[in-house]
Amino acid sequence: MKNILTSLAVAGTIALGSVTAVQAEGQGLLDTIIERDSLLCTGHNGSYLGFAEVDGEGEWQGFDIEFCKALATAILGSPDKLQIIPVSWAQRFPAIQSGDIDVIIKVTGWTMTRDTELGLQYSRPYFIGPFYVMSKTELGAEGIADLEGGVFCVNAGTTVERVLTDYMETNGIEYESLAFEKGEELRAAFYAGRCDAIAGFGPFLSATRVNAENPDDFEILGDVLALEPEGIVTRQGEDDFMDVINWMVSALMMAEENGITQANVDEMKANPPSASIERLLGVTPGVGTRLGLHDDWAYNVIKTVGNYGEIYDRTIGEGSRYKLPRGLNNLWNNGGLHYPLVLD
Ligand SMILES: N[C@@H](CCC(=O)N[C@@H](CS)C(=O)NCC(=O)O)C(=O)O
Repeated sequence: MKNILTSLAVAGTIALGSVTAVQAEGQGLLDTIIERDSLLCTGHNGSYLGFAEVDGEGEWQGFDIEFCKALATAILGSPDKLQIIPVSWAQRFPAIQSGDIDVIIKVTGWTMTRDTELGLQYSRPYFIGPFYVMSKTELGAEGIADLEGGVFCVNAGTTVERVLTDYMETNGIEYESLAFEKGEELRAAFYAGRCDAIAGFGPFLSATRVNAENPDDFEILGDVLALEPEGIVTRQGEDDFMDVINWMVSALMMAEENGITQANVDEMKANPPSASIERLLGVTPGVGTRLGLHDDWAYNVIKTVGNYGEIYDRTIGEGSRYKLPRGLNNLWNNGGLHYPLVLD
């Protein structure tokens, strides 16, 4: 999936105009994507460890990137029909509103302001994560209150700015905040001692710690600033497209719930163990036609990226260098908060 935008990711710029097929008046976004034969999905302005990273070969990898691939496969039959547009946290909303991207898959918190005032439409949560504070072990802090009067580094244009403010106000803790546009700048400032702590998304802080030369130099404090459900986002009113997104997320979870994997999906399709799996894999019609897609879309997605658990393990879980526990991102029958919708 090498294209001009991959190299732009490294430069940290956003490529517009040249790749944007204009959505005709009255045409739904799903039809525009099918006509363009390409999905425009978010990347990051640098590397967002575990979720959207550019590897040594200049290829995008990560949990969010796998969901972009799954969506491109569901709609267009191939993960190669995908263009990753690198945007900063703050750029993701203007980029979706102007039509420069089709979808935001970038651990984007579902908040009321974004959902209503920004004219966005959210999917059901596909990931859930807490915000924490990471500090230097040498400071000996046992909780956030021990960092009273300290400097906290945060990323501009993210929910963490508000979450930190709310937490500190509620708990009467004085602090100073320093905001950065890019994750690399934030990390550099922290390592250089410009801030006493980073307030951030738990999985990102864990990945940053794992990535550090000496992880024991850093400690993630136990206090939870807030818990945030992350959704996939498009423009308000793109209902057909949002149906596809929601059923794509559900199909990945349903596959995991039923033990359908990238390796055994062909076998499952040849000998479906239940009527609902017949429906999911398009053996009996409906799963595609009702969404304006082919009936084998879910089969193609599982064959391409695997089920939800396989994506998690490969990018941020046990099979990755980050080894983040599934925790709340387990399915309901494993103590987590995720569940598939009913495929009748
Ligand atoms: N869920 C957040 C985005 C995630 C987030 O806040 N990430 C920041 C918090 S520190 C981060 O990890 N930044 C590091 C980076 O961009 O590399 C939102 O929707 O605004």
